[in-house]
Amino acid sequence: MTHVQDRGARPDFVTIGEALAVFIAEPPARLATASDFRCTVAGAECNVAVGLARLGHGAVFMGRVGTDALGEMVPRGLRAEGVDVSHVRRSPHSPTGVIIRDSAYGRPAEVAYYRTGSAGSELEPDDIDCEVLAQCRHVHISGITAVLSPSARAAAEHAAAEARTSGCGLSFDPNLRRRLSTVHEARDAFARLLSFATMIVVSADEATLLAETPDVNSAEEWFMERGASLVVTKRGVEGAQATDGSRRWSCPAHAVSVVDPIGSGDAFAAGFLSRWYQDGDCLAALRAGTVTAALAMTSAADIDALPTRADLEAILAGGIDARR
Ligand code: KDG
Repeated sequence: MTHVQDRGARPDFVTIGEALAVFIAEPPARLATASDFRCTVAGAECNVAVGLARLGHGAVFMGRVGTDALGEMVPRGLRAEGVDVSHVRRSPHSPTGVIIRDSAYGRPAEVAYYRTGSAGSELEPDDIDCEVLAQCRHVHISGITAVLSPSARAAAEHAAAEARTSGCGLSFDPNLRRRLSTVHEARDAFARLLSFATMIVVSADEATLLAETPDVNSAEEWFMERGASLVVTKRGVEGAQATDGSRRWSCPAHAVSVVDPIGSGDAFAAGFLSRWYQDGDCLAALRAGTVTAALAMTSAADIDALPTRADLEAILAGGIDARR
């Protein structure tokens, strides 16, 4: 087992999950007929780390990749974005996970995963550097890690427990992946993580599925009953809302010309967390999240159009119309 060498600033945020290489058909095409693909970095928690780094935060990503070429490309791509990858481990016997996908909007995007037995799914509790968690402000984990493998779930739970012991905030985005688990299996797999999370960042459809209610507000209560003190719900074209159990905030979506929505939920999390840690202004954080999510949708790759802090602030101040 080797480490990807890097030196990063003291982190504000740590994200933990599976880093993937993604091959995106460009121009958009059915995978069976596409001949041109662009190769870049993906993975929900990587996207959040890149989003936070673009916004000027110290962001550490923890996970595993292979010793194959993609296991070199992925950390290099993350490092180029300012993410600290010094805690990414490289497994010699397993490949880096891969996604091959279309970049469609307005029709279902075709997504093929090649992650069974991947290095990322071999993540285990020993891979988590607790000293780094103890120094950071906030840890972000998604439900993907909880259903990748038993050892990945154990690693996520270990990190969550350590984060809370150290007094860090912990956000959890369920990120249901129906090809990795049923909703029922996911609910079981998420139970401990939900009990550790201080903040839930969830899409409305996933919230209602997990809570088994058609009502988003009732679904938010379901999450709060499991321990979170803030539930943030992404509502797509309807914007986003949040509650701390006694107060409610909501904000509309930010209008853009959408190229590809994949990765926008992760972008939302980055924008929300960045603004939330400024002063705990939930409405301002929702606005930052919706704008960051909208901008991410203006390019095919998950991370390309994530805003810098200057971009985000200019748009929030009303200076730029991203539809032009
Ligand atoms: O949220 C975007 C992710 O879906 C994508 O980058 C890949 O992590 C991924 C997954 O498992 O789908």
